Amino acid sequence: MNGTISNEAFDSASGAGSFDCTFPDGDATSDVAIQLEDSDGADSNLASKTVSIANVAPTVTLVGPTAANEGETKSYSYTVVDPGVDTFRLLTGYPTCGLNGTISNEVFDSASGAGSFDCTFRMATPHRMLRSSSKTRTERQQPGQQDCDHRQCRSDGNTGWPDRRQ
Ligand SMILES: [Ca+2]
Ligand SMILES: [Ca+2]
Repeated sequence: MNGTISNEAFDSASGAGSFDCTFPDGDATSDVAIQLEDSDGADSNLASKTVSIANVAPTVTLVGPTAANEGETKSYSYTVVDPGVDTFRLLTGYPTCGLNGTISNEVFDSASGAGSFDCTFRMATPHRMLRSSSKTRTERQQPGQQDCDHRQCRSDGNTGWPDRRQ
């Protein structure tokens, strides 16, 4: 039911044969079966195998520039390869332009999984500006701490932390 047959071969003298099955989409199961009759009209047993068809995770490829000047807008696009008959949805928070980018012009096709978006990049907030205002420092503390990886924390957020802890 969930498979398509091809390359059928059958030898009427011996009753032996072979065939290929293509399974277009998982997760699903499909019953592969054979039954035949002899020349006197007696039916054989039904021989069958239940096939478990596994879903395959999609692979997404992102295309776009890896360098930008501050204030510049760059365009990105992505395509999806998936062997199944699946549709797609974006995971929460994606696509993203990262900590120092702002996203715009988002396009997404749930049927193909393909899409595109623009990123406008800004310069990271300078060190001295963060130190000059405790209010600014507090506001930046919450989102910055959770999202940045180790390298970004050092260059971007290593500002008033020692002062605050002491
Ligand atoms: Ca699937
Ligand atoms: Ca799939």
